[in-house]
Amino acid sequence: MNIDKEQIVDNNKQLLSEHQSNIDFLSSKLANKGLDVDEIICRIEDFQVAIPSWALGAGGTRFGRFSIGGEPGSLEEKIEDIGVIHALTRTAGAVSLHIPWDIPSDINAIKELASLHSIAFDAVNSNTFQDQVGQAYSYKYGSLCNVHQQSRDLAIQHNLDVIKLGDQLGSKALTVWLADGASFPGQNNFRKALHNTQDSLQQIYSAIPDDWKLLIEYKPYEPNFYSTVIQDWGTSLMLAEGCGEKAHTLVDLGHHLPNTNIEQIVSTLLTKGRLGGFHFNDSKYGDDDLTCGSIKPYQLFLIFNELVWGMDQNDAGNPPLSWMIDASHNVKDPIEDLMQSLEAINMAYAQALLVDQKALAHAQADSDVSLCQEILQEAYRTDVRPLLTAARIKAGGAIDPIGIYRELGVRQNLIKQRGQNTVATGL
Ligand code: RM4
Ligand code: MN
Ligand code: MN
Repeated sequence: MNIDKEQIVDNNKQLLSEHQSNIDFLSSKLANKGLDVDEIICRIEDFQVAIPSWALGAGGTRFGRFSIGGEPGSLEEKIEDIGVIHALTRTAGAVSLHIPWDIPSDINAIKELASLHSIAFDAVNSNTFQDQVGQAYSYKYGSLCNVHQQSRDLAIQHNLDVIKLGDQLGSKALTVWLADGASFPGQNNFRKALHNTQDSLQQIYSAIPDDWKLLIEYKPYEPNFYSTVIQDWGTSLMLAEGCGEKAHTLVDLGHHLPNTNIEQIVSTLLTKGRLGGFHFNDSKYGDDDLTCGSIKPYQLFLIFNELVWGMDQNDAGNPPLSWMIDASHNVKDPIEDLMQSLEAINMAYAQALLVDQKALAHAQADSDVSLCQEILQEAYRTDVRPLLTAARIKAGGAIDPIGIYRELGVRQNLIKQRGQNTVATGL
């Protein structure tokens, strides 16, 4: 379903005067603090987050899956759904494909469709955590780490195929997430598994084009429950360094044990120039894939505070990051959920842009701990939503994306077009 620009403009009219008074109030408050409001709005407008091709359908758990109706049945329909999100929010100008869930049948046609919606192709994701029908050698006991060379070779070849496909689409990064590990003590020889993984990654790395990044995810557990080969950022960094300068660590917010200090990991990786990308979601227990900012918004702000400061300094020459939402939608309409995540991400980013870094550096130098906290919380406690709205209006988006999505009955229309029981590829 295409959303007409006129429909957005019309809907915005009813909300414009309230927005105007909100932004006037905030702008004068920020200007008094010496902040350049227009520049902040431009930076928010420029910030684009990719939507993964598997996020437009209902997510499932091992206990079941409940359809939401009108789910996209093809890659084309997925791109149309991202088109809706981008038209309303103007912050989701990219798609991240998961291969083989979403292999385009006609590369040129899919590129055309994506550009019609102003959507670029961000990182491509390989999948060696599931066997495909008729696969000659299994990944049941691991892919890049497997004790059998045939399974490793298959997984390496799959990654090379994904790079080739991504290259044709204009992607500039390959994301590798491995389920490899062991569910029981003694199942794997740790050193051999790590050695095989490094060796396989090096072979994949040798096919990474010069202007690409290889992004290596880590995760402490699941689907294996005793050990994961790339269990943490340190292992990922070590493997990335073992590949070469185009290899980087990717931080997925859900891939940490409870209470891990993720903002410190971000800072350390930026110090090394090895932070390659981000998968946004939120969690209370593990890899819960919940809506961004729904559980720990302050953590998200602290992470963005490190990102903004780190990327502004960038003394280690860290490349621009790949941003993606990596969430699951078990009970909510995925389009609404993704728009909520985008809003939360942008809020944390905007709040981080407000942090008085000079004052913070002085307070740190004076060991004035209370003042340090005051400075951070002053930014965090600012209601930055008018800045986000201003950025959306400037880019042609909606003042109230979810409101207009409901008013236009987008989901009902999708159900009419696609049916109640369509199932999207993905988890
Ligand atoms: C994993 C990981 C990957 C994602 C898969 C579907 O836990 O987060 O990034 O591609 O899930
Ligand atoms: Mn991820
Ligand atoms: Mn995950």
